[in-house]
Amino acid sequence: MNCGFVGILGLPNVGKSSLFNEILQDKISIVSPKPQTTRQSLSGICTTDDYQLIFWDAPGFVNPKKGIFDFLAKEFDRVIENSDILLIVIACDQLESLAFQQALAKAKKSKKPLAYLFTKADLPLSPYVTEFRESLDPRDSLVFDFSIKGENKKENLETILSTLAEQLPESPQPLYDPDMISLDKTRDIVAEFIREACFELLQQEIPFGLGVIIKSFKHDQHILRIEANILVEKENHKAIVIGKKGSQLKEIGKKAREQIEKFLGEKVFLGLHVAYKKNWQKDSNIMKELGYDDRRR
Ligand SMILES: Nc1nc2c(ncn2[C@@H]2O[C@H](COP(=O)(O)OP(=O)(O)OP(=O)(O)O)[C@@H](O)[C@H]2O)c(=O)[nH]1
Ligand SMILES: [Mg+2]
Repeated sequence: MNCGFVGILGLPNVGKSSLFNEILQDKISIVSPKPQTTRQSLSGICTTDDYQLIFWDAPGFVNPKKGIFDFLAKEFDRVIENSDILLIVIACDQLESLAFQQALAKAKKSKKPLAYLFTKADLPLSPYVTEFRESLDPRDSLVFDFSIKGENKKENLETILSTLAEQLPESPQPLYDPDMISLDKTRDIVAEFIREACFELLQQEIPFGLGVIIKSFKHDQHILRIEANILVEKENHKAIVIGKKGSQLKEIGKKAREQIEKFLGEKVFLGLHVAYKKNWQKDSNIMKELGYDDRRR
């Protein structure tokens, strides 16, 4: 069988996590209409009789700045480094941007094989994407089209995956147990579901300043008990996240719990607490606790 790592790269909000979830037929990565949703690159394993592909869902490319942006930029580099093939995702309605050129230059510099996937194929092509696509030489680049709304989505994905697998080395056996779906810790994935519920239910800039720390994760008789802290970076955000008589936090908890139960296939008690931590994105200890540091893998 053919085995290896595939890095999913591109600008924020182009549909990388949506593609990743479709490939894995399981919701692992969080998706939202807002850019910079993905922070830690998550892994997903796809095993068949013929191949085992391990996908990295990277954060959208951003130029390094302080705090969380520096972490996002490093995660992008780490995905390039840890992949055997790079899948560059371009949304069909994407406009010309310096950031995309920079992201592409980084991918090319690695000298790893590249494949291009044009997603949101249900939307009209922008002039930039038309031009970019024409500039690709079909003889030396793999080019795919994809849309989460496509009718023949499943067959299309099967072709994409088997074509990618052909580029990867042969292995006498899979690299990981075929039953594994991710290399990430369950609690990291659970924290992402809580963050996703916040993205869905909170307005404007609030979700961008949030972090989720899992404080406890243990089985207690017939239920999995999870306690988590939601960190906010501004004092007045605390009351917004909690809502009138705790109504907003209750909604967040309900939505997150449903996703977690669906993912884990078991009953969950989810206790959420909101804590104000001024400028947590500049505090290296908190960043570490959230997993936003360079320790991973
Ligand atoms: N029309 C259309 N929308 C899509 C498609 N794929 C994803 N989207 C939408 O695009 C938005 C962004 O999707 P994500 O999957 O979160 O994008 P991402 O590239 O992972 O974003 P970051 O994590 O912020 O870098 C969401 O609102 C998706 O529902 C598609 O094929 N067609
Ligand atoms: Mg994403």
